[in-house]
Amino acid sequence: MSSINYNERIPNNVDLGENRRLQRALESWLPNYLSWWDELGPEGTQGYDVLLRTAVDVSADGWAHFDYVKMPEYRWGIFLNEPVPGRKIAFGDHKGEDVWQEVPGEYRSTLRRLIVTQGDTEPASVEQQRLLGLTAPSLYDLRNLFQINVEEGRHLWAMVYLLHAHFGRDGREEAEAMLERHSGDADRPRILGAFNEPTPDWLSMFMFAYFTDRDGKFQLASLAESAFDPLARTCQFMLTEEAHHMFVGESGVMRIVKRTCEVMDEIGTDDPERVRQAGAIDLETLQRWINFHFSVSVDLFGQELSTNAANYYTQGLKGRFHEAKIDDDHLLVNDTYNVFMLEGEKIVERSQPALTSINEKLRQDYINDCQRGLNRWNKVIEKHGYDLRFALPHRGFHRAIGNFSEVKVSPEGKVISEAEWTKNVEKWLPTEADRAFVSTLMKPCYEHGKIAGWIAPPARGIHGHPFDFDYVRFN
Ligand code: BYC
Repeated sequence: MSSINYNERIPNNVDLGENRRLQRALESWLPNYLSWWDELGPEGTQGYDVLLRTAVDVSADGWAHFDYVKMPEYRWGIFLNEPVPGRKIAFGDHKGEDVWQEVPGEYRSTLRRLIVTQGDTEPASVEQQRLLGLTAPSLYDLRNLFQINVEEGRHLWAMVYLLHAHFGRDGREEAEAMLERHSGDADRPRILGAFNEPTPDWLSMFMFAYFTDRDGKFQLASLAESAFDPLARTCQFMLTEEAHHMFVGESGVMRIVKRTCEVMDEIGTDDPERVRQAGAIDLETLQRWINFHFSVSVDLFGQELSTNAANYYTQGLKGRFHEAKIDDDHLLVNDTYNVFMLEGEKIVERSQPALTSINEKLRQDYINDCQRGLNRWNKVIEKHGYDLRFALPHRGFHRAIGNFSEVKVSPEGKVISEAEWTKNVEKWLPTEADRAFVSTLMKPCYEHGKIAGWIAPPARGIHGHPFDFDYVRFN
């Protein structure tokens, strides 16, 4: 493993220069990637100078370098965490054996499918966010958007590297197809549901970064346990970058809540209509956005009972979140797990085989993690003396995948009739009118130190700079 070489066309720490065939294959994918970025990446950014972090090392201290980068000249590279000498497989049938540096023939198509599914989400999110640069609430936010976009682009590179390096012709074809499916495309949509939903406004952006990027955290952490060592090491490094994306989401929503509370203090009421008239987003609307983004993200964990998930685990391809910290035999053959199921009109918890419940266990870990942000947002509301508290809807609410996809479930977790759903849905999910209102707030605010009226400035800037720093220079 060498350090990152920035003199090469594709910066990397995988000794790409010593594998001419692979290097040529990736170099021939590069122009296709750039034309995709040009067409479906952030709109109208040609020539912007953006203060961006670029990965320059994979060690824990000092892995990133901050400087102005002229879009789209970001150096997308291939970085894997250092191998852990003597690393052993931690779970499943191969537990205790050496990890694999090459893909075992019998797991080839399953691993390819996992890598393709992961990879497909990365360009999808860039496509979903491509117009947001036209309406950012501040230069600070604009910079964070571009940071996320370039890093999602790099995460695509991470998966494309694995496909090219380990899956031959099939891998090369899959890499091409990553640029041919598009978010929301009627004929060739992205693979997973949430990645075909539009991200039309900055409220959706922050909610997406909080809830959907967090699915990324949990899925990447599970793949970071993989017996296929290059996949594990790639995902470990991606997680380092991912943390900032979730920070953008959590702090973004927090700043909106803060601003809403300030406005309610100023006007002396929490009446949603009055709050809107005063140019802020009422708390009830924020709850509807939480309901939407949480429920579409919860779908991303797949079915509650999944033989796919059991096989991934048994075969050593995908583990559980923080596998090594879990105190059990890491085989799970005789274990059970409580799963929420539908029995008639009731949602009940039933003991199920732990192996087929792997998706549900990961979903539970995710839900626990999501709750933390809500607790922090609720503290802001409490501090300002208002009664409303945000709550995560029940996991059965508004589901398109799994046990609850055929029924209607209220946010409290009650199975309800179609009629009751229709009567209440406007209280629970964003309406056309909500979206129209939020879109009226989406005006760019690109003066130094200024910020749109519906969101508070951040507590601190990026990389030690103040909020009123020149994060983006327009040319
Ligand atoms: N939409 O047995 P099941 C990120 C399909 S986000 C559409 O439950 P499994 C990021 C499923 O594919 C992280 N289809 O499935 C975030 C399967 O189809 P096939 C992305 C769905 O395999 C923000 C069938 O239903 N990474 O990184 O146990 C910005 C049977 O289902 C959905 C990964 O997802 C859905 N929501 O679990 C940027 C990791 N859910 O094969 C980036 C890799 C299920 O029968 N993927 N299906 O045709 C996986 O581990 C698994 O594919 C899933 C599904 C967990 C997604």
